[in-house]
Amino acid sequence: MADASFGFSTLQMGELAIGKHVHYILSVEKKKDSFESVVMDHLRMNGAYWGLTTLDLLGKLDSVNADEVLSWIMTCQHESGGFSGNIGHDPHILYTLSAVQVLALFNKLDVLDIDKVATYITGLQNEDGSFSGDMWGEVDTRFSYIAICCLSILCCLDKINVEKAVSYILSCKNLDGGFGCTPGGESHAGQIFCCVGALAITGSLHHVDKDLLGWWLCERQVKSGGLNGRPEKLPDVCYSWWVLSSLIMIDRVHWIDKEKLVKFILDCQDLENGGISDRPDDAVDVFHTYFGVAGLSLLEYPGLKAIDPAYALPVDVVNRIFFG
Ligand code: GRG
Ligand code: ZN
Repeated sequence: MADASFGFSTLQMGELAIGKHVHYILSVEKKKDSFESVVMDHLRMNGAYWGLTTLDLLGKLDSVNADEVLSWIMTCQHESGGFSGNIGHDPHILYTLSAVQVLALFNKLDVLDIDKVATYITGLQNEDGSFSGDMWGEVDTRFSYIAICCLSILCCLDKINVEKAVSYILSCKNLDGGFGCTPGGESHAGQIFCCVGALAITGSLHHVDKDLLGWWLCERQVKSGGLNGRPEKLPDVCYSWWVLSSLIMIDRVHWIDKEKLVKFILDCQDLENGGISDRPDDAVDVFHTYFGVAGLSLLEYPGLKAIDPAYALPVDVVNRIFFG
């Protein structure tokens, strides 16, 4: 049946191999000695978020044992309140957001000592409003987004100086309309997602020149239909998330060719063993499988749950957090 919103027929275009991708995600977790599992060991908390959110978007979150996941997550929490990428590693704000997001997926935020997590994040805000990623001090707009997203999910945004956080993000805005990782840093689609997401969550999108930024973002679409992260770079499935979510948040998603982007993402599937890669015929991984499926969800591909472009969680999960 033709999809009413874009007029494409999934039969003409090839289809999303849902069953294969579910099998791929579940198998990465089981094969502890595989290349992917070994390279992911130190950031397993991020991997859990990518894999489990993919399963939820595909309607298959119930195929994992929630209690096992929850007890592993809680073993990764430190005295400071922050979470690490795996057991015995150091805590970092990157893994803290993933831990909170996974607990939200399972409707288990109540196992958290919310004040403790919020205190960890609040302690990472600097005098100029920016955020460090951990006790070692690296500053990046990624960490501003993470702090704001995480505290918003925990209903604790009032514990930081939001005004200063927003003004630091705005100090990373460039003349081309995009955002970088620190003031003066080159515009990059990943950082743009972080800055636009943080501004969306704090109700500050009026600071963005939507036409200027929308133009920069829609210029990321290349001939194959895929999106790149900066001018002159190769397209990559993960930018289907970073670019598209940003375009949706500023209301300019109609400026790209959605049908061609759907085709690019579907062309990156491993139809034999499941999983999605960065570009056609490359090796698949959980990161690109997640952002491919999440991108298709933003494109309203049939059979997928809707995902929220600012919180990067299924819309039903976000609604449950804020409206019960
Ligand atoms: C909850 C979705 C979500 C994210 C959490 C960690 C984070 C917040 C955001 C990361 C944003 C970011 C910087 C993404 C870009 C990742 C990426 C593909 C980097 C590669 O950059 P280059 O310059 O590659 O090495 P290109 O594509 O430019 O060749
Ligand atoms: Zn990528």
